[in-house]
Amino acid sequence: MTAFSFSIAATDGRARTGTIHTPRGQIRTPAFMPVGTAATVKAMLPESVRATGADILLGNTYHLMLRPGAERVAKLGGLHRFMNWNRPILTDSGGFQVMSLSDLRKLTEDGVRFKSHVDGSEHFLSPERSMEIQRLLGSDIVMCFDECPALPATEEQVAQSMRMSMRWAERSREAFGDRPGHALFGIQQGGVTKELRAESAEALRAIGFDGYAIGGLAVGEGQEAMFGVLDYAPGMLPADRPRYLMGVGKPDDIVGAVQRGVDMMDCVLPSRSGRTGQAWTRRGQVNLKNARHADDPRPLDEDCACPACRGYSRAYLHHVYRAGEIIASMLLTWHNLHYFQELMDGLRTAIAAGRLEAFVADFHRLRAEGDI
Ligand code: PRF
Ligand code: ZN
Repeated sequence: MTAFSFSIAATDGRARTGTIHTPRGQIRTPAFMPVGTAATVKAMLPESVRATGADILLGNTYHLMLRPGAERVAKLGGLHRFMNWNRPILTDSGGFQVMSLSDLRKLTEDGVRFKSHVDGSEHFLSPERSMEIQRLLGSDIVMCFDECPALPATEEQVAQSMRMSMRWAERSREAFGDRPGHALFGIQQGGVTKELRAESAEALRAIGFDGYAIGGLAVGEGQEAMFGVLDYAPGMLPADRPRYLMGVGKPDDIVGAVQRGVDMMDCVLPSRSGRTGQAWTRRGQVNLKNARHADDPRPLDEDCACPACRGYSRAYLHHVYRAGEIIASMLLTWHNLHYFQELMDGLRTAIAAGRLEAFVADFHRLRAEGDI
């Protein structure tokens, strides 16, 4: 079986472009991973997600363990077969979602006991159980079980939480074992404190992982504070391994993160906002709810090659959104995912050509011009 590996083809400043090789296919980096929380990228067929340019999807331990259950997915042949996506899947480990979604959490050194947000049933997650669930799902890239402290938190709370996450990272590594072709990523924590980020990176490097995530950002600290951390955090992680910024972000967050050396990202934004009538374009955001689109025969974006922009007017998108028609979610999700993947392609091409700075200047200029 082909082992998991990462090769960097070119760098431009701190930015890198390359390829992650996995037995289920290649991942071009910088990569954006659409979120397929409940074994579906909502409103999209897997072949449509692929057509937007996605090389890899993100799945969630938390949601899938509650419904339909990891053991059931395993019996049905694993998550790839279950959801009909045979390319790489990265799964998040559950801790972050437990803290944001579940009821009545009880966190100890051992793990976290919680009640399901679906039916109130009781469950337990630990590093060991999270590794087991991600193995049952058949995940290609497994994430360590960590804790992302909720803001506001004192520096002392962030430090204690990070140190527990590092002990959990060691337990995750031990429980994951040796699984050729599958990767385990560590997750750096430490909030916005450089010393804590350094301590966390050192702990992860000592354990040794196939890739390294930057967790604990995009939790309400703001872009300036996030970029402040990204000015040093990627450089603390091994240069020859993929770096994954978890849960980011808006297009300008993505561009800033890539400039600072991030290789992978995921976010619900393009899919979730598509379902609320929001479209992302090179010239900024368009809200199709708005009555100003009711008589507009123009496509959402003249230069976009996606099915929503090739076949439909703004007037139609406005109408189906207002009428609550399912096709509104389908078309806007498709357009948004297409736009995000096109942005990644532009970034990769620019890095390879050594003209990232000019690409980023154009990106910001078009958005400032607006005119949508
Ligand atoms: N840890 C995990 N998943 C995450 C995060 C984290 O810190 C974040 C923070 N933005 C998003 N998803 N395991
Ligand atoms: Zn489009």
